[in-house]
This record gives sequence, C-alpha cells and structure tokens, in this order.
Amino acid sequence: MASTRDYRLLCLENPLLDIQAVGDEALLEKYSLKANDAILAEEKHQGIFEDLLTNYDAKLIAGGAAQNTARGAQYILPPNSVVYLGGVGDDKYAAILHDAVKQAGLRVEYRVDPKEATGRCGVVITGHNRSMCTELGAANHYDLEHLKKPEIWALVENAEVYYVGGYHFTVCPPAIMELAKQAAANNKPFILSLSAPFIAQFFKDPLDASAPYWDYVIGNETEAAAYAESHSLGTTDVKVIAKALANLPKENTQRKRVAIITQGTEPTLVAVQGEDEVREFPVHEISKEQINDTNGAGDAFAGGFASGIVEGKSIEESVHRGQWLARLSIQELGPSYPFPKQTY
Ligand code: 26A
Repeated sequence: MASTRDYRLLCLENPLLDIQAVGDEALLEKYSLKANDAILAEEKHQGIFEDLLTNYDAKLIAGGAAQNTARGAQYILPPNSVVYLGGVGDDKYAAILHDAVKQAGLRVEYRVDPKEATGRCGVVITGHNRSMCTELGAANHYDLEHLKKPEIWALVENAEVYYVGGYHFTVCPPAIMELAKQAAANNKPFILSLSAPFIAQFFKDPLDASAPYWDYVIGNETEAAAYAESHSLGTTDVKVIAKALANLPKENTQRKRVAIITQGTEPTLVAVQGEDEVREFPVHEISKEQINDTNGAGDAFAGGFASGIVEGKSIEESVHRGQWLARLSIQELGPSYPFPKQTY
C-alpha cells in the first residue's frame, strides 16, 4: 500500500537568494567568471551583488540548489510531502525565501542566525549559460546541533527518502553523514547531487566519505568530468564515469546504486550497479525561443526525479519526471516553476 505519511522527502543544503541578471562578456571578465560555472565568492567578487542590482536590473529570486529541488519535488507530489533544512539570517532576504516556499507549499525548518546575513548567489546569464557566485552567509552556519534538535530529528526519522545537495559539503559534512547513516540503517534511499565541479575538485574527502551511502547520485556532464579527473579515473567518457560512480563500494547492499548523469539536451545516462549497459533517455527538446534561462535546470531535474523515487516509481518514470520538470523550469525566470501549476 502506498504510504500516506506527510513529509516523506527530507532535503538539506544552503538556502540562498539568487540575484540574477542578464550580463555580458565584460561583466564576466570584470569578476573573472566563466560563462557556465558555480563558485564561492572571494574578496574580488564582493562588489558583484551591488553591481548586478544597480547596473544590470537584477531580479531577486528564491534559490539554493537543493531548495529549488525541494520546491520542484513538492510541485509534483501531494501537499505536505517535502521538508527542507538549511541556514538563513533574520533579514528581508529570508522573508523573500519564506514567501517563495510558502507559495510552493514547501515546509522549511531553517536554522536562523541572528548575526549573519542570508546567503546570496549572484547569477549572470549570458545566452543559455549561467555563472553563479555565492556568498553563503548564514547558510554557512548550519550545524549538527540544529539537525539533532528533537523536533527536527523527528522529521528525519519520519522521512522515507533523503536528498542532499553536494554544495553542503562546503558547510557541514557531519550533518550529511548523519542523514546518510540514518538512510542506510533503515534501508531508506539517500540521494546525493554532485552539484558543481568544484565540489569533486576541492571537497573530495568529505564527498568520498559519503559515497558508500549514495543510493542515487545525480550530476551533469561537467560534474562527472570533474569527478573523473579528481579521482584519476583516466577517462572523459561520461558513460564510463557513470558506471564507475554506480559501482563504488556501497554500505547498504539491499539497494543497488544508480548513477544519473544529465547532459543538457543530450540524452540522460543511467548506470546501475552491477549492470553492464548504461541506459540512455533522450531529452524532448523545446525551441530555443521558449527558453528563458537555464538557471536551476539541473535542480528541477533532480526534483522531478526525487518525486518519482518517493512514490516508488521506476527509474524510467523518475527520469521522465525530471526531464519534464526541467523543461518547465527553463521556461521560467530563474529556478522557478510555472504557476498556476501544470500537472504531471
Ligand atoms: C555553496 N554554493 C556555491 C551553493 C550554490 C548554490 N546553492 C547552494 N550552494 N551556488 C549556486 N547555488 C544555487 O544553484 C542554483 C542553480 O542550480 C543557486 O542559488 C541557484 O538557484
């Protein structure tokens, strides 16, 4: 019988407000940004947020990769299905996030830091590329203490599926490990997103510590390539990398690991632990004119995919849900979904 519980999916990562604008080469160059990337802000990036707001007519949009995924999964699932954890400040940006998640029907349990500002992500759109530069602020102060509060831990124990955004490896690996171990000990699926190339490059150790707990690992082609390079896999073949991810040692042997690699408009690849064939799922392309921007496309994919896992659907159906939601999201401004709701 299907579960009738509330908050079956629990997500963790960094809540951010996206400050998004259409930019140009000069702007990218000014802050030494690549056209398509995600990085943590350094000293030299400090001015970018004001610059985007003042000179580029930037919009404020709810972001944070896994929070976008959580909103996406809730978009498809019945009401009260998804809860999201992360750290924010006590400021107007947090208020904007609260409004956005409320509209999406997403329950959030934020750790509120009175001394730190809510995290911001400067997003520079050039064509179909997006460059993201993040100042984590209060999101960087998420801690185990919050996760272990009795009322929060009760939500962890109640959940049936966990989704962690890999960006959280820069913040609180112990919290990730708590969820990972909770999943394995209770034979519940643990989904991890690789999030960005810099995670596999510079946060290799905490990433690898969590790897035995991944039931599903989701990434795109550039994240797969970064993983292959930092792990000296000696290949750039995305199928081979997907297979390597699927066949890493695994803690919970009751579930075979599945690696899912998206490749923009190229087919989505799925490798299953112990299986020879890497399956390909073609993407149903929309016309270039229909695309607003690609910020959040991967998060939307993960949200649709996770909704399928929560409802016990097949890999095929779950990938289809992911592709469907990503297609809707790229037609919106930023990592958003159309309202009134479209039904899957
Ligand atoms: C730690 N970093 C760099 C980040 C992020 C992030 N979310 C969490 N942590 N850098 C960018 N993002 C979010 O990615 C979404 C698009 O995939 C942005 O907020 C954006 O909404």
